[in-house]
Amino acid sequence: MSPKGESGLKKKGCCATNKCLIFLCFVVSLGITALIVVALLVMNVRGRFPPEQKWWQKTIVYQIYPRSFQDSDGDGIGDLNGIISRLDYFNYLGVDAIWISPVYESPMIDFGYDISNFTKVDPMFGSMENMKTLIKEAHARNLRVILDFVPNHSSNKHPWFIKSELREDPYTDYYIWHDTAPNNWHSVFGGSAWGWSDVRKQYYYHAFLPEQPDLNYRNPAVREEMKNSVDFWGRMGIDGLRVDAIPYLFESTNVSLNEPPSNLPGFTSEQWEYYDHLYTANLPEINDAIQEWSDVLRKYDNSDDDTDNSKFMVVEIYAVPSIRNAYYTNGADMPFNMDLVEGSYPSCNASCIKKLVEIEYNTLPEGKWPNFVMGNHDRSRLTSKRGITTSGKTYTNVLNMLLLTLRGTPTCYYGDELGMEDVDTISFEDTQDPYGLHFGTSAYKNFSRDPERTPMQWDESPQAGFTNSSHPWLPLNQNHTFINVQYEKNASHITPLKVYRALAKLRQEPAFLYGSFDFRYTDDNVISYVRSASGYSSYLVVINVGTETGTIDFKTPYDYQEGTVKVTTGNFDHEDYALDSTIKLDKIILQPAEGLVILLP
Ligand SMILES: *[C@@H]1O[C@H](CO)[C@@H](O)[C@H](O)[C@H]1NC(C)=O
Ligand SMILES: *[C@@H]1O[C@H](CO)[C@@H](O)[C@H](O)[C@H]1NC(C)=O
Ligand SMILES: *[C@@H]1O[C@H](CO)[C@@H](O)[C@H](O)[C@H]1NC(C)=O
Ligand SMILES: *[C@@H]1O[C@H](CO)[C@@H](O)[C@H](O)[C@H]1NC(C)=O
Ligand SMILES: *[C@@H]1O[C@H](CO)[C@@H](O)[C@H](O)[C@H]1NC(C)=O
Ligand SMILES: *[C@@H]1O[C@H](CO)[C@@H](O)[C@H](O)[C@H]1NC(C)=O
Ligand SMILES: *[C@@H]1O[C@H](CO)[C@@H](O)[C@H](O)[C@H]1NC(C)=O
Ligand SMILES: CC(=O)N[C@H]1CO[C@H](CO)[C@@H](O)[C@@H]1O
Repeated sequence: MSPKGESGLKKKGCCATNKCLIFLCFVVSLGITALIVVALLVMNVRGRFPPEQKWWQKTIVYQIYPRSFQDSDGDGIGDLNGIISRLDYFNYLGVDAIWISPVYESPMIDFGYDISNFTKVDPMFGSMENMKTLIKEAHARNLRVILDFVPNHSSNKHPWFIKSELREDPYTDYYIWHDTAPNNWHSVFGGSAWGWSDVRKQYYYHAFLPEQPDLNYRNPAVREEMKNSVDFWGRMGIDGLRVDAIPYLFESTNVSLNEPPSNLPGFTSEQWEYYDHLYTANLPEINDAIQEWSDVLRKYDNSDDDTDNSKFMVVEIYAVPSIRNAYYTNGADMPFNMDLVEGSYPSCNASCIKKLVEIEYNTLPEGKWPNFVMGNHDRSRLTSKRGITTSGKTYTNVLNMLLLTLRGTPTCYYGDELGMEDVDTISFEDTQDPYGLHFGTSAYKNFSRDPERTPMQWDESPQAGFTNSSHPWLPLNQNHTFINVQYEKNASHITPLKVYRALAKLRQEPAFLYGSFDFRYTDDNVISYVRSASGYSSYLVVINVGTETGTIDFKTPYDYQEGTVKVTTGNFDHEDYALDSTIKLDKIILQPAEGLVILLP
């Protein structure tokens, strides 16, 4: 049925029959023309209104921990071909960018964060050919590929370090060497940051493990080497870089400066947290290095067709806004905002979460884009962090609802879309994470990051579809039988995966992409806010992240009468707020872990 054709016919008939109707017809035609003009104007205004957004402002960034995502060769460890075989999943999920944790050649002392060649794929993960295929196949699915860049150190097995130990030029000063351990600087993993080289008979600085000597960024040759690595990956066609552990790139050149105590409670002088890192973190020189990498990467921005091919750079940092926001000025598109990583623990109630969100919006430098991260390979999974309600519900759906409806780019950790949980039953003998092992049998559990790194749960089969080996590198959660992609996709009830997908789809609407963000009623249990973009649908988000029933009263100062439920956490014990039902908005009552996204009239 074509309304345009119909009105055209009517017009013709009317004008032909009666002369005295001609004038009327003329008026009607004029009216229609005017309407069309107005419509075109409105469309044009709308067309220009959306701020021009880069692809990385519009997508969810999905973090893949490659050891754990998909094994293709049966060795119990994930690999690039495994990831390639799962690329369709991201189209299904509604995710347009994947960030892959390091897959470079590495002795795997810290699972790839100890790199022995910055431009080579570790055989454990596959080959450079596999990487090329991955990038090509991802692009064929409109999926962007972001790689990890780990400049804070190399492996001690890197040829540079081996030659540096032998004082072979030009590598002699590629690392930071001293005759003595000159000060109290500590490693992030605990203990002195100064390691002894028996070969060179000198101490070298390592911010992390002894097997991870820090590169000397005051040596121009090192700067050049790292720029070349960025250039290499730019040429390979990657879409962005996530720069690891950025604060630790530089240390003071005055090694007689001892770091003062931080006075943080609960730490011994053997621990990194015991010190205030005045001389080993966030030194201003970092900015120049980031700018250099950014300049190299952006040589590969090419917008010779209609697609946005701009490169993306995000830097990893855990810090208060005054420190992290400084990283917006040096060529990075954004520093990760990790506030909600901590904010997803129960110690942060709804008012606290509100405060963290406001901080991000209120401290953001002019013209910059906000972002939120809730989980990653270094922290407990979001489903495990917040625990369960007294009636046994998890907070997975409300937390994902929050993350995916905020203004800004969300970064999600693999499996959090399913409600995967930490596996905290891993014995000391089975523990893989060096950080955990470092603390011995009595305390390893407090530090091991294995629980949140277990294999992706694809289906209910014994190894969850992750591997054909009977020995995956870390054990699976027993409850993968009902927390898995296949089950959650197929179930007749609402599952975390379905909620996530619905939210990912909704995020593509202007209200969520770039619309305004306004907090409404909030207390210690419930949060509510409205997202709206002029000329488009507005939405109200209401969630209960607390432990008590929350009543959201919108009568004052907010007076929408009713709205339609567009996404629900699906865990209500009544039907009043069922999907697509129209509900009254004067008062919404939510039990803990319940949440809704409501379309406003
Ligand atoms: C596991 O083995 C089956 C049968 O040999 C094969 O079809 C499948 O592709 C393998 N899957 C993985 C993940 O290795
Ligand atoms: C890294 O690996 C590539 C490919 O095998 C090789 O060409 C290059 O020389 C290696 N780099 C270093 C510093 O050893
Ligand atoms: C290095 O720090 C020490 C201790 O504060 C100070 O005495 C010395 O003057 C500093 N050296 C330089 C070159 O700044
Ligand atoms: C909730 O968090 C806020 C802000 O952090 C705090 O002031 C308040 O005391 C907390 N409420 C409860 C009940 O713990
Ligand atoms: C480990 O965690 C437990 C429980 O949270 C705590 O009681 C204990 O003191 C911690 N041990 C260390 C060595 O931090
Ligand atoms: C999943 O299994 C863990 C034990 O590994 C258990 O603590 C947890 O309650 C289970 N989750 C659900 C939703 O049943
Ligand atoms: C999908 O769900 C239906 C019923 O809800 C069940 O009969 C069927 O076996 C399920 N299929 C898979 C592949 O899980
Ligand atoms: C912040 C941080 O620790 N980032 C990474 C830097 O490198 C270490 C050691 O390899 C990694 O474990 C960290 O994840």
